[in-house]
Amino acid sequence: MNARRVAVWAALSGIVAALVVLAVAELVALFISPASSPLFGVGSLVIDLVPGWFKNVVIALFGTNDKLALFVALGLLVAVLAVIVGLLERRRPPWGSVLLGVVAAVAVGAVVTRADASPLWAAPTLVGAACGILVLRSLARRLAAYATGSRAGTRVTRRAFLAMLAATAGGSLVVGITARTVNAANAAVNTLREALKLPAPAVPAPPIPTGADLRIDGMSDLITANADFYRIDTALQVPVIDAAAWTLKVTGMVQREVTMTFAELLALPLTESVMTLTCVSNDVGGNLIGNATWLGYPIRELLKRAGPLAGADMVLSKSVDGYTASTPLEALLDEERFGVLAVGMNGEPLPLEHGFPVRMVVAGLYGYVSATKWLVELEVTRFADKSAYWTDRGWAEQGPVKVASRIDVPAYLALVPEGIVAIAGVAWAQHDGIAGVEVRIDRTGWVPARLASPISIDTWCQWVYEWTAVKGAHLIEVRATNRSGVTQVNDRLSPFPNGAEGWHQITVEVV
Ligand SMILES: Nc1nc2c(c(=O)[nH]1)N[C@H]1C(S)=C(S)[C@@H](COP(=O)(O)O)O[C@H]1N2
Ligand SMILES: [Mo]
Repeated sequence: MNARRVAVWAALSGIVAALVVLAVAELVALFISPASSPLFGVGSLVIDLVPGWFKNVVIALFGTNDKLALFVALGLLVAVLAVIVGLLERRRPPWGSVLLGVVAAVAVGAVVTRADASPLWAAPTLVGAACGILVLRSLARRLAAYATGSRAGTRVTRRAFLAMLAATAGGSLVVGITARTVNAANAAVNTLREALKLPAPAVPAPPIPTGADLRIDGMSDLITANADFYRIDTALQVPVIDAAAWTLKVTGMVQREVTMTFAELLALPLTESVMTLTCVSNDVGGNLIGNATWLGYPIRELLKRAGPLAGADMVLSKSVDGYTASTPLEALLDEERFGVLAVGMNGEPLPLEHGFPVRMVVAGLYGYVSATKWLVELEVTRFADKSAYWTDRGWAEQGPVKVASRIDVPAYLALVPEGIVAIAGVAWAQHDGIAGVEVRIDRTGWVPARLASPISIDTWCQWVYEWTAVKGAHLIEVRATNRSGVTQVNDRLSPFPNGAEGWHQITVEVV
């Protein structure tokens, strides 16, 4: 083959390797964040770096297509670099791979220095670059065989090279364009979410009592930050909903079906309340529990508008991703129970992973029967007629939260110094409230712990016991009693089918 033809194939190999890098990176970014895509990160960095006058020139030239112009320019730059990578890998291996690595490193730098980036955001570019280098080297090897092969062998080596070139190019175009489209949609919804201003609550949450937070080191925060809030759902990919296009329908056994848009929902008088959400799968001592300030519209008001028919006893809530939960109608109509179509979590619009734009939260019920995220429909029906996602898989139809308690400090197997040691943690019995917490050391008698002032019966409550620790290994246990007088028993039930039971216990070594 003549040298010029070989150079063309080498350049094309570089371009295909670049496509692989970008496609794999977009694919990995799907699972991390749209902003972790190198295209997005480098693009945003460039937008930040170019001087104002230049931006004005670009806007004057390209108008509202300025972003498109940027991406075309970036694309051309990538193409030029890719051609150089391909040629270098052919003439001076492994310098093409090295150049590709250097360009990737620069892109990683751009991505991880973005505001609110996490180190994990390096992953899309790194994984992409690794795949790109593998493809580049493999293509270079095949091209070498093709270029130097004997005339007789050429047909075979040529086919091997071209087949790989075409397959990787085609595969990465399909994967890359699909993933890029989804990432761009996600980024757009993120931007809208960030720009969204929630209305002030018509009924604000009462102030948190000063004595609610014992401020003990190592305790879980009284209010769980959104970023730390546990996440449980069946969604492989977080559903991305455009709030402007969102509607909620009330259907089924109602006098009149009701449809509501997001703007209509925000215009209604919203209630705010602090409420602890718990997963039925939370094991004794587990952390599938979080406490947040929720802002939303009472579900009962919407149900009243639709007018449930006699005989209905359940509301089947449906998520955009097909997930369903069955909630007793009675609980939702209860005037005394906090149960809302939540739009706000700790003063922000719901994070995408926690159900943006609208989810349910209902005090006193495990999440699987009450807290549907990405909510789109409420079907008023009967337990006898319909069943929900987890009930179909054997979990209990009714999911009231059981009274429970957890030791946060000292940590399990901690080495603690002799003397006064604070044993502290949280206890919860949502919608009933905690009446008392007791601690037991080495299976001697139960002694009462001191309770912090509870925020409400719907939230967890901190407790502390000042223990005079003496040298040796010790077993510490905790049990709580709710306001109905039910004390936790140590029957050691696993979460299936309606919530774990048993005393949380830890051992510590006093030194
Ligand atoms: N759409 C949808 N909503 C869902 C779920 C789900 O899998 N899909 N899981 C439920 C369960 S089991 C729990 S415990 C809570 C968890 O809410 P969080 O992820 O915001 O903590 O969401 C509930 N809502
Ligand atoms: Mo759950």
